[in-house]
Amino acid sequence: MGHTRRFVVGTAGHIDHGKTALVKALTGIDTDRWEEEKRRGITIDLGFAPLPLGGGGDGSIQASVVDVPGHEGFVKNMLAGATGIDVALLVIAADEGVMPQTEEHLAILELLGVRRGVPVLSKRDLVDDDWVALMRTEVADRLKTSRVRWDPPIAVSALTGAGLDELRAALVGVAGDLVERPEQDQFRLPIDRVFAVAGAGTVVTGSTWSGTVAVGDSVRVLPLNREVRVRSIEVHGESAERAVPGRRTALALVGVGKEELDRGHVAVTGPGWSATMTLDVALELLPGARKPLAVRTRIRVHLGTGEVLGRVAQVRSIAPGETGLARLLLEGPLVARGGDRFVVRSFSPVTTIGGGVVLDPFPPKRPRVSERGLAAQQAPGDRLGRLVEEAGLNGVAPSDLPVRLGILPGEVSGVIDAAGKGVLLSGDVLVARRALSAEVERLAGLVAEHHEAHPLDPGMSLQALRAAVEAPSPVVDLLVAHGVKKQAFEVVGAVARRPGWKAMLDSHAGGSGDRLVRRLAEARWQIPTVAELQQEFADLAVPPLLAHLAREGGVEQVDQERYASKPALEEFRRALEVTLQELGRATPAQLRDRTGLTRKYLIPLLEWADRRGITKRQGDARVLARLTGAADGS
Ligand SMILES: Nc1nc2c(ncn2[C@@H]2O[C@H](COP(=O)(O)OP(=O)(O)OP(=O)(O)O)[C@@H](O)[C@H]2O)c(=O)[nH]1
Ligand SMILES: [Mg+2]
Repeated sequence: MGHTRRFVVGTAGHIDHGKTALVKALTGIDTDRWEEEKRRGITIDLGFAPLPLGGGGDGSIQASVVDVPGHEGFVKNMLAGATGIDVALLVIAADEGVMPQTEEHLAILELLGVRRGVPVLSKRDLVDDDWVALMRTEVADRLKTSRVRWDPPIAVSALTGAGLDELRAALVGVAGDLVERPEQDQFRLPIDRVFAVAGAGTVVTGSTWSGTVAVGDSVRVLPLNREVRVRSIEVHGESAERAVPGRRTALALVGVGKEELDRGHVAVTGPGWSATMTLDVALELLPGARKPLAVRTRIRVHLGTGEVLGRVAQVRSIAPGETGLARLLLEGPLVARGGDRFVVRSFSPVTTIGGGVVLDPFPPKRPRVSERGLAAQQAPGDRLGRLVEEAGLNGVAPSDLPVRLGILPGEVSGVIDAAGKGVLLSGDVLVARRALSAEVERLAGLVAEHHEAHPLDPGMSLQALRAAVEAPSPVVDLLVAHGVKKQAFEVVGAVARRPGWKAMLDSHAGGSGDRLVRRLAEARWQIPTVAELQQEFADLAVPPLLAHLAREGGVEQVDQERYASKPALEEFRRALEVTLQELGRATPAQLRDRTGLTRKYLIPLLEWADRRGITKRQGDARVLARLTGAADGS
């Protein structure tokens, strides 16, 4: 099956060792296009060219080359180019051999995790065969222990063209062996150049790291965090329908100005992306670093095409040559994904001192990085287990996992499975079983407290129970379901209650309500106080029982201390109305005579009648509040 292989080749090596001349010999393009570069005869910024390699056996090969500067003052530009490459060409002048930036660039390639490379002995024409043989051995020796898998060195001359075919053949060989950047992934283009083109608007370029995007699609630019439309796409100057990984890409964007974007910004698609100011990382200090890395050390962090200043925090001092966990506090935003590689340079003097891998681009404030159980070599399922545990009831959204864990969208469900039984999926949230159980226990406690305080209630309102939880509503759903399943409580209609719990009236207190109602009916207008009733009915919880009966309508509260039978109150009201219609006004003494009640019983009833709007006071007498006899008092 014909299969197109796409990859980005990047140069690396000391200043003046012939990188740009080699790119020109391979591609025909002089990538040193700036006036200053021409005048000084050095590369300052990145150069780009398509690299024709011909067919690759069973399919075609599309390679791009990024040319970087070797000058020690422009390593930051080199980093922005090296970050997106698949294959390195380490260019070493045959007449000079390994030099300081050869070493620094090599370290950077290793820190960035570049997998494959071809060492190139340039300026072959300047040295004799014996010397070349010597250099081959020396370079091969130096690279033997490298983390990059290097081909044997190839001697070339940009001047005579010697060795170029051999180099092309080597690249074709490497191409067949590369781990391809996935298309079935979220699109990500770290931007290395921004410019305006008349008619096209704002154009950004970079090496597409992952995923694809088509003309007419939207991408989100970060840290600006704006959704913009892709008006057109170019790959090495030729218009294309889609941007694909492993290729130099130019996107013309609608809806964003040139001055709003910069190198280091990123164009992405899909969920989970966000600029971050904090990274939890595994950090490696190069053996050549001068000082250990300690808390508060100020550093420059290079990730993607971005560079920001930051400080190391939460670190147990990392000695040169060692690796440790650290939290990086950044002074500006970076766009990072789990598993991303980065390079660290010292603040001053500016040298490459180390690098590492992002373990979590969005670490929580607590716990500290050393207590999070994160590690560079960690199965995504295990890491997910940790993140979910930390998130508590807030949970973790599965759609955020590709970015946070650095996995493919298609791998998400497998990773969730791998996280094991400690992680539960509810709607769109992953929650730790442990957090759920603890919360269910707390809720069962709330239900129990409610029963205690309101023994006559059928239970706690489900709405109130749900409101007691601080979590997204799918998690609350899960909690309620979990609580019911674990029989921590049961849900009946709109009420949650202890399983099997019965409101006092319906169960052991059966008939106690009736006893009170009967007692109050017999008392009629000679209303006993709640305290008196409680003494009388020592076996009952009289106050809640009366409150319950009042809700049911059998009794009515007269004042703070009294409840009366409802029919008795109705009778009293009618008697009062009849009397006052007849007399017009009546003093308590007159009413005492009419009703046969002592002051002790009469006064609370009269005050009740005033409050109910049946009567009102006039001096020391009462009159009907409404003069029509039709007042019904309700
Ligand atoms: N004789 C000879 N000279 C070469 C060869 N390749 C490059 N040069 C010369 O070496 C000098 C530097 O070459 P460049 O290609 O600019 O070097 P570079 O590595 O790109 O330099 P920087 O980008 O500044 O790091 C130039 O004067 C080239 O003409 C070669 O194969 N043979
Ligand atoms: Mg150059």
